[in-house]
Amino acid sequence: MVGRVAPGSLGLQEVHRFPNRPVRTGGTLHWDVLALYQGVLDGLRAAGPVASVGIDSWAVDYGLLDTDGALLGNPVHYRDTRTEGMADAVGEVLPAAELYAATGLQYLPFNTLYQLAAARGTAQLAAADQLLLIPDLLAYWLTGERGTELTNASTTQLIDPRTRDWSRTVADPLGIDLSLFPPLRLPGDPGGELLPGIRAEAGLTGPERVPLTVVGSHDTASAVAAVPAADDRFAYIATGTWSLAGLELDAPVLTEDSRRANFTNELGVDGTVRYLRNIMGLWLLQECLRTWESEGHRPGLDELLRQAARSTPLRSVVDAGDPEFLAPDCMPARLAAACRRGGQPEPRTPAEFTRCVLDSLALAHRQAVEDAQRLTGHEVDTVHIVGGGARNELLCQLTADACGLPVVAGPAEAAALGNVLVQARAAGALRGSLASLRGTLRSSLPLRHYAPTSTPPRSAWSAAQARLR
Ligand code: LRH
Repeated sequence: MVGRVAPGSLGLQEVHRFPNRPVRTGGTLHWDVLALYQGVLDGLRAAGPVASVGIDSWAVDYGLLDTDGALLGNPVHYRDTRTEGMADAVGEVLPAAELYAATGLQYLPFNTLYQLAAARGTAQLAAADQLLLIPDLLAYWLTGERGTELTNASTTQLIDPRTRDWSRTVADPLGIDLSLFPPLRLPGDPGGELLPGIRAEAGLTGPERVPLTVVGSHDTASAVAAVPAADDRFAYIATGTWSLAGLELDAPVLTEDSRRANFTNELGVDGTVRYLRNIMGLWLLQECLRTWESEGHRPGLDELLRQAARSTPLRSVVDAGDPEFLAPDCMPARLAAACRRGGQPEPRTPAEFTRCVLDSLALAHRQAVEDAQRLTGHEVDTVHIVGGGARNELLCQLTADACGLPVVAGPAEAAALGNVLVQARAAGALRGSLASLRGTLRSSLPLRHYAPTSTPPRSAWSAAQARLR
């Protein structure tokens, strides 16, 4: 994505898009990180001369380097099953309540901490000299410089959100060597410059240096930076493969109630805290589409959404936060089984499955927005939906209906925009606080507004929520 920035205006252009296909070898699900890196180089070539480069990606996953700086094996995908049972193993050393008090991170089976527990005793970890999170790994290959960007580091479950630094309270008893991580870097910091060989490979033949700027390298941190909010009375939902729903705070909430509600305190751009809950997101639908395609029929998404809009509302809902939906494959059968277990009718057609997924997501959005307000005392009067799901009109309307609040949808490319905003400010092209960067977004981008309706009525959403409990 190429951003073009001037005071008060911001534009984004997609110049290259490449697939991210996980590969299973020897029973383990991996990322094809070299293919991703090649995609980055192709993207740089398509972009042409730029003033700065910034990288963000999904969180928690990492590559290990040996003492020569060579990558030790392909990074393992967070949806791999290697972390099964790791929460219990870690819990024997550090009980869940202590872990939460120290890190404020919600329980997700794939937090880097549990991945490192799973990797314990492997030859690869024993041989590792350094650990680089995915965006930091790509940045290292481009610049030769190594660092650990803070917003993404906060998803490892090894950071104390009060000090915004590594937590020895967690690392030491678990035998995790924090020297594996290169020094922390903050969004806006300089991150080196593209190596001459890389410039040549990317077809950037001019003499100009191309700096890499550290951004909120966790995609969700960049996406939240690009929430076009006008004041602080807002909740956000960054929807795409995941729905990340919550609030922006200036201090973490580490209470026991917060832990039980499984809210996380990830770190954001400019000293903020992303107080949110992970919800499975459009992954549920993406995986249904993949299954139907493998069975030889792929209904068009637009038609499917039109049919879903006409399907019976709230006929069957599932808990869209349940880790049982984390792994790939056979999603329609797993959704049907969850409906059956809940004593609800099983969806039969692709349209009914789609409606079940979207109703379930809207319900989970509502629950997260309600819980976040209750747990923090921070009230909201608007819900912002950013990320790819902002294009899904039915999901936006259902979320407005379920929450009983107006929804502002867009931008869909929030992560890329948040990334560009931080680079632009570091380069001096924009100035000011997060609030003023957001003002630039509001004046530059079209946003859609959804008012809550009462079909189905609020009571039907409450009844569906009660059914799930
Ligand atoms: C979204 C995301 C999310 C993480 C998950 C691993 O892309 O970064 O914030 O929890 O991927």
